[in-house]
Amino acid sequence: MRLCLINPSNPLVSIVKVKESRWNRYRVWKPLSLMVLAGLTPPEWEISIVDENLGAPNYDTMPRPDLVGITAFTAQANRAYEVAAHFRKLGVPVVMGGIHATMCRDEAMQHVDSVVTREAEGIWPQVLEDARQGSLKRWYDGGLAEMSDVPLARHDLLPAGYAFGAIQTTRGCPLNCTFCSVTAFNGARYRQRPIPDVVRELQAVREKRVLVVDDNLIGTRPEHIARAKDLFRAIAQANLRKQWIAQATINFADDEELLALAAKAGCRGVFIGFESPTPEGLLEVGKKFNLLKGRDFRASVRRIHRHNILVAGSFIVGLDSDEPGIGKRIAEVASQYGVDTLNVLVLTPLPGTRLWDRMKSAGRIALDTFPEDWRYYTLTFPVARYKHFSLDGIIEEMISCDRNFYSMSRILRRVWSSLWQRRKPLITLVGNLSYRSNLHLYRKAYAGFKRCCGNRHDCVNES
Ligand code: B12
Ligand code: SF4
Repeated sequence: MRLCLINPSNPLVSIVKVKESRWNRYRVWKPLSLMVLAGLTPPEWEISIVDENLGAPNYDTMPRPDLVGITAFTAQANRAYEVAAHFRKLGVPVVMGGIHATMCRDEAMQHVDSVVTREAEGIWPQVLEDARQGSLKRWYDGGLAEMSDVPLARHDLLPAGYAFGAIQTTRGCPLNCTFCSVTAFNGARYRQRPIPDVVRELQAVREKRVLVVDDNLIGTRPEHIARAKDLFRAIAQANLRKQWIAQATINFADDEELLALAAKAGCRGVFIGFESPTPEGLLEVGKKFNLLKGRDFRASVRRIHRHNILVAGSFIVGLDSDEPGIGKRIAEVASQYGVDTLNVLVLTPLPGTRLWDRMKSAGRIALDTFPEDWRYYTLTFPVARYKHFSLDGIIEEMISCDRNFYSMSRILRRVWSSLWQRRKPLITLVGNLSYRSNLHLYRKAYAGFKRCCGNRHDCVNES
């Protein structure tokens, strides 16, 4: 039996677009979901994984699979349905799973033979058995997995060519920020994989550099942090010489021992969601950790830097509490905090989030011809109606933010400060130039977006 697992192309980046920006090579990440599915698949299945971001293959010339499994984030949904249509025309059954199929199950069911919602560990062997017997059900729900049931992902099935390997050590997040799908999808309970499994899997990762995909590597409670320390100790002790980057909340900076152990285990960069420069904005998104009174973000970033760990900061533009000028303000605040790179995203109602419910009931979702419009749900396009911004207004804020933060003078200042603090000036320089070089691509993309969707986009309340 042949199983073909497919990651549809990502509208934002792919190796194919490397001609548009050579930095894309560093932005194509492994589809870990499919590697985990492969790890759950019994040996009688011959498995291939296709990552369309490495180049879409000619499906007609591939050996005919007996079953196709497709994963998709929302932004990939259209391409997922195109691929599904191709195989269904050939009579090959198609199963779809992942975040989009879970949040938009009824829609996905119109395009594929079977949908698997939530996590696959508890149900995938059953799906395969039913497929073998030709009796696939229309819908399976995997629920939330026990972390000891997460298998070793099949790192051997993807070709070389990725800049980073990938691994997961925890799932779930109790914080339930309004714009984020993680609590709705992976649950509020913070679940941690057994440490020996993580170390064993890290050994199997071929790449020297690794993305730890956890949404919040260290968790929120003292026992989570104690476990994170144990994990870092175990990784350091295994002496794997991996360098890794991860996502965490700002409380990562609050514990010197944690930072020292992370660095010793190979942590080289951390992605932190600051979300908003204003207390009103933080309240609006529900990011509780960032709201703690007396928190000095600049000092927090400095503490992380002292352990030679780079900080990538993320902010959102388009909150109801944002006023015109927010783009420039974010660039200034992020520079004051001292982050090495800045990722600014447009407030986007993703299906399944509290933000989606709120905007939908207020009639504020501007791009709502689905599935076609999902291609714009990349967090880079204004797909909703924003309280204080017209379409041109919000695009201007995004451009102004990047133009300010990635001005040559600011880049040089950051590189100089990195040099001065004996950190990693070269990586800071390369990271910053990579973002800067994408500015003209964003401008082009916004112009195209305005041409095709501009008329569907009024602001809620110009003031
Ligand atoms: C790593 C990651 C990335 C990596 C992508 C790596 C990759 N190639 O997949 C990068 C940094 C590139 C990225 C980019 C983006 N991401 Co992202 N990302 C994640 C993150 C943190 C982890 C995903 C992961 O690898 N999990 C580990 C695997 C094992 O879990 P899993 O994918 O859920 O798979 C399990 C189940 O879903 C299921 N399953 C999955 N697929 C399938 C398929 C079948 C057939 C079956 C049966 C089961 C099944 O089985 C698996 C095992 O249980 C998630 C958060 C999260 N917790 O999911 C956000 C998340 C998926 N990302 C999100 C977003 C919004 C984006 C961006 C749009 C944002 C941006 N502008 O940067 C882009 C879009 C990229 C794109 N492809 O279009 C949202 C997606 C919401 C949505 N509705 O789409 C999430 C949920 C975070 C959030 N804040 O809400 N992301
Ligand atoms: S944004 Fe981060 S902290 Fe907030 S719910 Fe999502 S994963 Fe948790």
